[in-house]
Amino acid sequence: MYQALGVMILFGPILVSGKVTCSGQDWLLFGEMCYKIGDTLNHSAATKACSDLDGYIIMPKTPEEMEFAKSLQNIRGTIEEVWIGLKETNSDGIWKWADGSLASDQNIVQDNTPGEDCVRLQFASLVYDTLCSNTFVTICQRDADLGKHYIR
Ligand SMILES: *[C@@H]1O[C@H](CO)[C@@H](O)[C@H](O)[C@H]1NC(C)=O
Ligand SMILES: [Ca+2]
Repeated sequence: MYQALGVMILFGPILVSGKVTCSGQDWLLFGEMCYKIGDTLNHSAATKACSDLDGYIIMPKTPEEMEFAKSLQNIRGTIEEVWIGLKETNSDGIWKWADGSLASDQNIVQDNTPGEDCVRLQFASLVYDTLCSNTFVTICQRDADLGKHYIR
């Protein structure tokens, strides 16, 4: 058994971490995520636009990521309302991120109006529900290239 373990340690893959980067044009790096500011679209078009980039509508799951999302509202010099990748299904009051995971803080969205199942950061940077057919600036996110590779 010890022998088998030793063989694993000696010959197993070794993880090497390199530089964290965003490949492709106009992606902004924050933490281990890449972000790209896109067009003003309705929610389903925004979801598709981000999916076409192998990503999701911005999902600020930590306070730091939320502050970063808010800072992006002003990136073009005027404050804009932007989609947040959060949604409830048929006004059921259960908020899920665009990647399908449950929001750990179910009170993250303010003013839960029936029929308004999508979410945007409004001008004062509050997180409000809104009609999914409305159009807002779309920010997509995807995982950064962590520069991890294995050597054998
Ligand atoms: C969203 O926008 C797309 C593209 O402009 C349009 O085809 C679609 O009907 C819109 N959907 C809603 C729910 O407004
Ligand atoms: Ca609602």
